[in-house]
This record gives sequence, structure tokens and C-alpha cells, in this order.
Amino acid sequence: MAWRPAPPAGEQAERAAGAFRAAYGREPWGIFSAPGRVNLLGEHIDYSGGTVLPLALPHRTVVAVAPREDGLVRAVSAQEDGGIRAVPLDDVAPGAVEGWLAYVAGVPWAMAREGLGEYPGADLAVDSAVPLGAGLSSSAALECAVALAFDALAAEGAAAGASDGASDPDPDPAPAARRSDRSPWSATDAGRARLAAACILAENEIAGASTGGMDQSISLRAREGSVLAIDCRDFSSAPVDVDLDAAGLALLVIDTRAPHRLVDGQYARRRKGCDDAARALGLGTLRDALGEHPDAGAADRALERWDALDPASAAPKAEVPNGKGPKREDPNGDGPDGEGLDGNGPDREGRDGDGPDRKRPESRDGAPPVRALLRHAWTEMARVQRCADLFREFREPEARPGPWAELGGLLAASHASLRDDYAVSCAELDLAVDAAHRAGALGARMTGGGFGGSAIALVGRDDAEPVARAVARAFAREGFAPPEFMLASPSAAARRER
Ligand code: GAF
Repeated sequence: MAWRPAPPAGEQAERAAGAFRAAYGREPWGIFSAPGRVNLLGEHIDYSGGTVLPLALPHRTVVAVAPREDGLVRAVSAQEDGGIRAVPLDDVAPGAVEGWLAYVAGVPWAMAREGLGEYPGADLAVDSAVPLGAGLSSSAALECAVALAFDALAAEGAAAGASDGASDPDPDPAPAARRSDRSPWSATDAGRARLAAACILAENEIAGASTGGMDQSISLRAREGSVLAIDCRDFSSAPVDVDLDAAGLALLVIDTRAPHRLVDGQYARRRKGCDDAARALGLGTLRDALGEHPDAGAADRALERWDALDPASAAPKAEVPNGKGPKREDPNGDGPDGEGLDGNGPDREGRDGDGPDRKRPESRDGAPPVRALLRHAWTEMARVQRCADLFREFREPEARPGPWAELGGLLAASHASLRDDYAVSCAELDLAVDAAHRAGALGARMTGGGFGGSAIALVGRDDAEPVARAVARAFAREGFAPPEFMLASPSAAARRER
């Protein structure tokens, strides 16, 4: 059975420094790292304005960097074949950079776009302990480590320049980076939120993945020892202390090793379904349908409101179940998008509009019917709200173990919803979750974008090993590749290593 422990930070930094020296024949100027993540609850709702509950993994991506004068970005990765890859920053544009280099070069491009500064070229060497393609946010970890590197080059290069008087023989460590006289954005949480926004822009525009922002936010803004509650309406965040150890629990991560990709269109289709539905309801995001207390009742009422939309015109029917009636403001005044509310195109074939049980067709492009997407999104928001309420109970020792068992139930319900309504699970994830439950986990579910990748299981501390063994055995029986296991403890945000 394969465990994947996080390497000690110093060891990994030295590996990145060694890779840098080997590639470029000089010393790195600085070394930066950023963590991968698991999401405890709140899946596929960040782009719909929901609150998510991720935590940073102890597994990090490390980047060794030194500036260049010529505006070229060069990068080499210990985990990718093909040696040094290079692109002039001036050539970075949507669709212009292929593969993993987009996650590197897109970042200074986006930081400049977001008005954070002007950035020099750089040489970089990457070493990732976040497994690639495992749904643990290796792309965001790479972006965030790169963001910290460029941020420091720009800010600290200025400081080095300022002390670079005639009497100072010190060779300037970052000559190309004398661009600003401010402290780094990474010095404050508000500055880190701006760096996260730039990383999201890089991923959306340059890497071409229309992801929602949870991953970059947790990687840059995590608090050690805490789950971070991120309200994705405005990306405000609050750490929630979750002392699993004190409760005698552990969070087991199961990397199913079923390859996971977000850029093949399945993720984007679901996101578009949610965006179109919000627009049809006259809302900024789906979260706005739930009001101030997004509980199960609010989720039911929102679905009734959806059902009350006339499928033919997406206008409210005469009678509205919650009595308030959907206020539909069509920004274009021309009816729903030609693509259709249900992702089925304008013909809306099969939508008979005769009540909540009416059958809606599968959409042509393989995404589930929009009602199923909405049911997942709204019930998941309600589960997160319930979880936030439970977190308050965790602080009262006499309340244990009830709330933990209930949290387990929320994880299980989240998985069922992602599997049955959102249709982002797969055979390996379902098996991992089932086997973990059968072996005694309090709750388990897929985590991250899905379509492969990883699951988490909340287990008694002493049960981590037996549960992992049971999952490995179930995989062997099915003839799946052996899974890998990690333990997640809430770890620190992106930081400078040296
Ligand atoms: C991926 C995306 F990058 C996130 O933004 C989020 O949507 C997640 O899938 C699903 O919750 O990790």
C-alpha cells in the first residue's frame, strides 16, 4: 500500500535549487512554495458564489527563481519531460502558450493585467510534491508559487536597488526587478487576495480552464491548523479551527490515480449551465437565490422558483410556489441565451413544463439537465451552511461526537449529489468512497473537480491505516491501478522558503 508523505520543506527546496543550477548554471535568487489543497465541503459551487471549506495540504510545489533582463520566461520542471521551455512575456496571450508553461508564464502576464506591477523575465525550476492530475490542485500550487516569486522579484528587487549605492559593492541580486518601491503584495491577506485574482485570470485566460477560484485562494491565503471558509461572492474568508487530532480523527486522502483534467470541456459545460441558469433567474450568481441563510429550506424554495420558470421563455409562470415570484431581469431583453437554459440548444425539446416531475432531456453535450446541476449547487450550499453551524458546536467539548458523525453524513450526501446530480464522479471515486464507508469512515466523498482524481475520508485516527488497506484491496479486486494515500492536516499558505 503506497503512502505519499510530504517531503520536508528544506529537502524539497534543495531539490528545486539543484534543478535550477543544473538547468541554468547559476544560483537561484529565491525559493518559493505553495500548497495543494483538499476541499472538505462545498464542491462545484465556487463559480456560483457559494462558500467553500478547503484546507491546504502539507504537500507543496516549490519554485526556484532568478530574474532575467530580457523579458523571457524560462522554466524547467522535475515532473515534466522536455527540458527547458521558454516564452517571451510579450508573446503571452490567450491560446499562445501550450501545456504546463501556461501556468507559469500566465501568472506575470495576469499580474501585470491586474495592475499589480510590471514584471521582469525570469528563469524558474519547479519541483512539485503535489501529485499532478490528482485533483489536489497542482496547477494552482504552481501558479501561486510563481506569483510569490514574481511578487518578490518586483518588490525586493526594488529594495536591493535602493541600497545599491556607489559604496555598495554588493552585486545586485535582482537587477531586472527594480520596478517598484512597495512591499510585496504577499505581505497582507488583502494583497494575497489580489495575487489570487491574478492566478485565477492566468488559469482562465492563458491555461484555458474556466475554474472558479477556490484553489488559488486557499493556496495563497490558507492558515495553518484551520479550514478556510471562503465566501466566493467576494472571496472574503475566515479561518475555522478544526482540531481533528484533538477529536481523535484524521482526514485520509485517497488519490485514485484515475487521470483528471479540467480542460476537456466537461467542467466548463457544467459551469456554463449554472451561469446561464443564474442569468435566466435574473441573479448575479446561483448563491443569490438562497438569501441570507442558505439552508435546506432555502434550497427547496430556489428549486421551486426554477420550476416556476416557463421553460419556453424562461419567464415566470403565472403562479409561483413561494409566493414571491422570480424577479427576472434579462440584461439583454432578448430572452435566454441561444445556447439554452438547459444546455440543450434553443429547441428545448422534451421540456413539457408541467410540474416538478416533468422529464427533462439530457443535454446534447453530455452535461446533466440543468435542474440536476441546480439541485446539486443549492443543496451543497445548504450542506456547507450546516457544516458551518456544526463547526460552532465542535468548540463545545460535550457536544462530541455527535457533530463529527453529522459532518460525516454531510460528506456522504455531498458525494451522492456530485455523483448522481452533477455527474462528476467516476467508478474509481465511487469505489474509494464506498470502500471507505464500509471500512468504518465517518464520511467520505470525492474532492476537487472530479472526473478522476482524489477522495477524502474522515476516519478515526487509528482507522486511517485499516481504511486505506480496505480501499487498496477493493481497487485490486476491481483491477484498478493501486491508489495512493496521504494524510491531510491543515497546512500553511504559499511562502518564501529562502
Ligand atoms: C476545480 C476548480 F479549479 C475549482 O475552482 C472548483 O470549482 C473545484 O474544481 C470544484 O469544487 O478544483
